[in-house]
Amino acid sequence: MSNLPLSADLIADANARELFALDEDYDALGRKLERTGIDIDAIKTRVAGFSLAVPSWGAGRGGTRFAKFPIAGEPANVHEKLADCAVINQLSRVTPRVSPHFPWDKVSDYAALREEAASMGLGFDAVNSNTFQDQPGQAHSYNTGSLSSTVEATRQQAVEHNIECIEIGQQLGSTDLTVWVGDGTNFPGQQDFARSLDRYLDAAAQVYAALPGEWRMLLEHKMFEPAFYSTVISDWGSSILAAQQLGPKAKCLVDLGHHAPNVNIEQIVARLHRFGKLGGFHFNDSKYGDDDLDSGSINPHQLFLVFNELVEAELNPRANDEGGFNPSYMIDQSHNVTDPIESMLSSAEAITQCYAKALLVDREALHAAQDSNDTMMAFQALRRAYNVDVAPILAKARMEAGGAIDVLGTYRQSQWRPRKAQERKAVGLGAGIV
Ligand SMILES: [Mn+2]
Repeated sequence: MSNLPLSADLIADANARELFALDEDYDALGRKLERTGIDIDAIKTRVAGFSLAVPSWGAGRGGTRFAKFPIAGEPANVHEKLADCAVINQLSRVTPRVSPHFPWDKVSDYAALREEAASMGLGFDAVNSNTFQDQPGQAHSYNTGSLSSTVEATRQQAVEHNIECIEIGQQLGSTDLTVWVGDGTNFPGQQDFARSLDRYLDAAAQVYAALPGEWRMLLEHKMFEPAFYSTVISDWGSSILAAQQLGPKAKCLVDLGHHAPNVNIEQIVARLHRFGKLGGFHFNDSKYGDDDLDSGSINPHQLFLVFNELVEAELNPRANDEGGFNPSYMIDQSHNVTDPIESMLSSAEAITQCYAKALLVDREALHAAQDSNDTMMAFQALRRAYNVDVAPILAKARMEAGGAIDVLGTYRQSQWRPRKAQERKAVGLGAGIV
């Protein structure tokens, strides 16, 4: 049974007003691309095949260490979050999966939750475990860390929670477990770097051993926060070493905000792929640190360069990349000053645009320039693609899939948030990074 949140007529009516201009823009771009030997319809088909997941927690307003400012009509539970995610997918047609977080999204009947999501056109992506905060009634505190805690019972509790997440994920149709731990230190000498990593690897191996056949374990590194002196899985180096030790089903997940300032993330992407360990992405943007700002809002060129590596990787799969090159793409942002639906609509568009631009790169010209050391022409091969306004390609692909040409305009016309403000219970005040 279909239970889509917005009326198809609303989208069709909005599209009817935009269609003439879109056709003009699409045809003009098609003629421009044709002059360089690119078939716009072929690019549109690739774009139509692209998808990414949205995080269930991203549907609510985020916050900072200082405060959170809720908005009226914000989702208060997993069912309302799913409805908001369904709005995003219905308009954008590029976010058909939701990545849940446990225990935040716990329910008593996961088969029913899966059906509920499916009725709104959604499936489930990677399940995320949470061992970075204590829950009411929890036996052992994570104040000493989780998978790397010095307390054996705490490590065991963290292992069991991850295994429970896998079991929930199986019921939801997921095949990935994303593991990020907040473990680390705030003081030199607080813990021994080697022994804490040993404890992490030992506990992570117990989680790894519980992975069902097709499942992957995605290790998310983060350089700092909440620990500010050291973290156990601090960078892509620690991450790939851990993934290599755990086994072929362990891969690295790159969150764009989890690196030292000015790090060349696109090169990290290429390195991880070279060794068959690129498992997934958390897309966001940042100015200073792990800011969790909207994807492409600060540095869209970096996002393009990351996708340039991803398209290279697609064309150049590695033998040890079991099951082919299939990274899990997900938005991971904190929406502190915007309607989260609008932020995710805008971000999904920014991410897909970078993918489309990367598809436009003349790879033959790029590789020839690289091989002949023609630096300027190699750079120009990227620059030419980056400078193309690909918006008409995305809009056309979206419209043909039943989505909206103007996603934000149509969302505002739907009055979704004002309507939900009448129906939903208010969420509480509070602080908290998500
Ligand atoms: Mn992340």
